[in-house]
Amino acid sequence: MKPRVYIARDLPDEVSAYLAEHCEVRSWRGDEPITPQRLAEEIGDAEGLLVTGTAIDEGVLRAAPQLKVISNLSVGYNNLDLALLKARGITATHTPYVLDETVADLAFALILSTARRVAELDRFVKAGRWQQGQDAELFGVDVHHARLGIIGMGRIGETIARRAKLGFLMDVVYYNRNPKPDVESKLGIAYSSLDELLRTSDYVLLMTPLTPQTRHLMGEAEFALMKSSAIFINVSRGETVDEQALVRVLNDKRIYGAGLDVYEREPIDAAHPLLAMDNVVTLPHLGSATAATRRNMAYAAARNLVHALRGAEPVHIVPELQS
Ligand code: 8YV
Repeated sequence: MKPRVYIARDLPDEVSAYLAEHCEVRSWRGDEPITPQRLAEEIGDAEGLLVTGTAIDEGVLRAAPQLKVISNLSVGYNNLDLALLKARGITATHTPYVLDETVADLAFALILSTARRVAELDRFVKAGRWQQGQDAELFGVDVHHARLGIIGMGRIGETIARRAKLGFLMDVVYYNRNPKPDVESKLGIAYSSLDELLRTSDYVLLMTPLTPQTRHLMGEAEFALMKSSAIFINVSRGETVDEQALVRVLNDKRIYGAGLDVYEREPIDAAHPLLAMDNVVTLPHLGSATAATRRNMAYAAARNLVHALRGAEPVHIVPELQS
């Protein structure tokens, strides 16, 4: 008997075919991401669930008495209530490794666009305002040889640090819950306290998972420590930042600019003040979104689901649930 699974998001055809071979599949067909309420209505007797981003809360779990495995198609898993999963003995997996280099690419896209005002100048050229685009007021700031402060030194933080050192000759410091001396010596980067990192960095880049400890990690007090010439980049989770505080420091020109892929509420409201600021470059949460990487993530999530339901290896179980 094939295990029953519910697929709560769209997948490439080849990945759907792989799942259909190994599982009895039901899928969400809506155009919008599935809400927890709809998921609770849909999930029924599924033993496995493949999902991205949707909060797996008490309501969903109550509606899913047979559920044994949740495969999160993402590296972040802040949508999961780990305590509830533990209590129910449900396994959860995620998709680390496959997206590291792709997210690092996007981090640099944001660093460069914000520093050299790429998006803003693109709009000038396309509007036939070439000469205004030459205004010295719009000259950017250097990336090469500048100091990059990375908050969160996991796999992706490390990938970004390596690129920064090798590709842009940057001086890299990092802050992490646990210092990582092996990474320091491997990459030639230095551990710093959070305050010191904020005070001295030309670029402050947030690359930390969202947990109760990192929620609003960047608030008024933290932004106040940044140099007025510094740039803030977020490619992790929006809720790690107090967005109201970010709006205030940007409005008051207390920092140079920000490059953002993630927001406290997604999709961000079209009337949000951040979207009206020339010194802010915005993307719609696309860190891992190249065709190749999204396909690899989908495959990884599908394999995790099938293998975990069979009790087979290898499976990327989220660290907190590993025994
Ligand atoms: C999203 C991400 O999950 O992996 C993560 O944690 O933030 C992204 O890759 C992506 O939106 C998946 O569709």
